[in-house]
Amino acid sequence: MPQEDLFAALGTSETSVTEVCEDVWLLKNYLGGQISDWLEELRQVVRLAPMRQMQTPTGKKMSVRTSSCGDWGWVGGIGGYRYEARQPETDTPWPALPSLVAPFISLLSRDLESRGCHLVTGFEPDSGLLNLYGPGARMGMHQDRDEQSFNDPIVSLSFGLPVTFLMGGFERSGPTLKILLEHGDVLVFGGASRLRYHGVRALQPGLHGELGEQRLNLTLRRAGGNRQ
Ligand code: MD3
Ligand code: FE
Repeated sequence: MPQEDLFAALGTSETSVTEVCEDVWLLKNYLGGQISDWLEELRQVVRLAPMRQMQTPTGKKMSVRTSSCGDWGWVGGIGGYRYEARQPETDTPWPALPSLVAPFISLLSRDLESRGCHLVTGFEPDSGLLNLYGPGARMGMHQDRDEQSFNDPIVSLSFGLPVTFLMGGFERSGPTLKILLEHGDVLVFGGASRLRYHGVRALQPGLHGELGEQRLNLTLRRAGGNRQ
C-alpha cells in the first residue's frame, strides 16, 4: 500500500482526540486502516525476538509477556528492570523498530500540534516495548522510570481485546481514572503526567477477530539519552 493510502484512514470521523488530563491525550480509533500493517510488522518483531515472561525484582513471573524492538529492549529480573542493547537469552540485537514508526510519529505530532499539544514534536523513539496480555494478565500500578530522561513522552498503541487502563496520581495508592483502551486506540503520556502511576486491570476473556484471546500493546519510548 502506498504511504498516502496508508494514512488516508487516519483522522476519519470515527476518530476522537481528547486530553483526559494534563499532558495525557487519548486518540480513540486513531490507527484505522493502518492496523493490519502494524500487526504484520509486529509479528515480524516477535519472530526475531519471541515474547517472554520477565521476572520481577523479587523473582515472580509477570503475567504479561514482553518483547522489544529498536536500539534498547526492556528486560526484567532479579537485578531489577533496565534497558539492554541485546537480548539476554541469545546475546543478539533487538529487531529494528517497525518502518511505520517514523511516519506514524510525524503524523501524530502534526495532529497534536494542530490541537496545541507539543508533546510529540521532535520525539524520536529508540525503543518499542511490546506487552502481550492473555486472559487474566494484568499490570499492577507502577511508574515508568527506567528511561534515561523523562522529558520525552511515551506513546502507546493498543491492539486486540479491550482492557481497562488505570491512571493514578504521583503516589502508588489513591484514586484512579479508568480509561477503556480498545483496538486501534493511541494514548500519549508526557510532560506533567510522565511520572504518573498507572496500571492495567486483568484482561477479561473474549475473542478478537485478529488477535484471538489476546491484547497487544506497543509503547514507543526514548530509553537512551539524547544525541549530542
Ligand atoms: C502513563 N503498559 O509497558 S500503556 C508499560 O497497556 C505499561 O501495556 C501498559 O504501562 C499497557 O509500562 C499501559 C500506557 C502507558 C504507558 C506508559 C506510561 C501509560 C503511561 C508512562 C507514564 C504514565
Ligand atoms: Fe508503564
